[in-house]
Amino acid sequence: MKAEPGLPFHAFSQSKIKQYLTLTLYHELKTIRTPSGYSLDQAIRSGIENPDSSIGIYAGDMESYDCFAPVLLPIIEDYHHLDPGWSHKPGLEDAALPDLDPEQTFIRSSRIRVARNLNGFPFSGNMTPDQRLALEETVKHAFKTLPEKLSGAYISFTDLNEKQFNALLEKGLAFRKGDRFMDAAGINRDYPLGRGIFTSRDKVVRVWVNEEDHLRIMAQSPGGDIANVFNRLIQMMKALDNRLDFAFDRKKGFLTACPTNVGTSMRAGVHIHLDKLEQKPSFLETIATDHHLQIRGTGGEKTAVEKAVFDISNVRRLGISANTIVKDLHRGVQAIIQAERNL
Ligand code: CIR
Repeated sequence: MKAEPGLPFHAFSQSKIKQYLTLTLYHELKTIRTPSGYSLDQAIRSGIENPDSSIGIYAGDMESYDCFAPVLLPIIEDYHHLDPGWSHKPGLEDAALPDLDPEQTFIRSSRIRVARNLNGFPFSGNMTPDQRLALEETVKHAFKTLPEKLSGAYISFTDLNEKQFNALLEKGLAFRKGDRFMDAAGINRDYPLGRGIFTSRDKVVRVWVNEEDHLRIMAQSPGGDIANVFNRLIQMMKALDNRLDFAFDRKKGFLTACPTNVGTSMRAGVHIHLDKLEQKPSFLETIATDHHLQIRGTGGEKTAVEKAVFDISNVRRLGISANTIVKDLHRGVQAIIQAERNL
């Protein structure tokens, strides 16, 4: 479908918002305000300012998904390649999968993250400073009541001086302001106010507070024991789910600021060194695509591959369960390691 003239999308923009937001639909939706006062103009600001956006729309609260459904649903269905009758699939059972690389020849680290947002607060792009602080307090309280085996420390970025903050950054423990896509969506507003990180005592589990989503819960460890990383993550997810009220929809799953993350909101991946496959990019791409995996640069989204270290992670997040995502990743990375050995 071709965008009708009249909407300020750049001529070369290939974003899904340009593809799906017809002028007629724009006029139909432009006067709607969500309960937290979010508008379609705010939702598409990032896509207009960044013509290289892949989708170009953010939700400002959980109600955005209903209020702007005529444009958001087709984008979600297209981005997530959903079949008719699609629905979020629950499922968080402990995984039992062998270590992918016990000698640690190829896999540098395994990492899984999920996004969570809290019912009753607007999403990051539409929060006031007070709401960010109130959310941080709510989450800090939940961290304090975690059982002993999950406990750790929360650090608020505004409590740190520059030297302390830089030391955290170097250890990969702090997060900076988001990219220009998030910036245009209002997600970076008032940074670093209300932002911080929880770290478990053994540093395997971390939670970012008030980044793109209210919470980014992640687990990471060196090597290829993806099942262990998954099991650690789901313990924390379940503990926080018992203490906080997450924004959730039976059909769409967990609701997130970026519609590319709805559903399980899970990205499970490895950092893997592939000397030989680096010389055969289309072969690597084919194996990855066959296993529903995505290859990104060493630093993640929109970065270059350095020293043959690839970031390989799941493409599918909605319509399949978290357990299936981890099994797919395991099988796909096994195939990639086998191909690397055979070259
Ligand atoms: C975009 O539309 O490109 C940005 N808003 C970011 C999308 C997020 N991630 C992605 O495509 N995997």
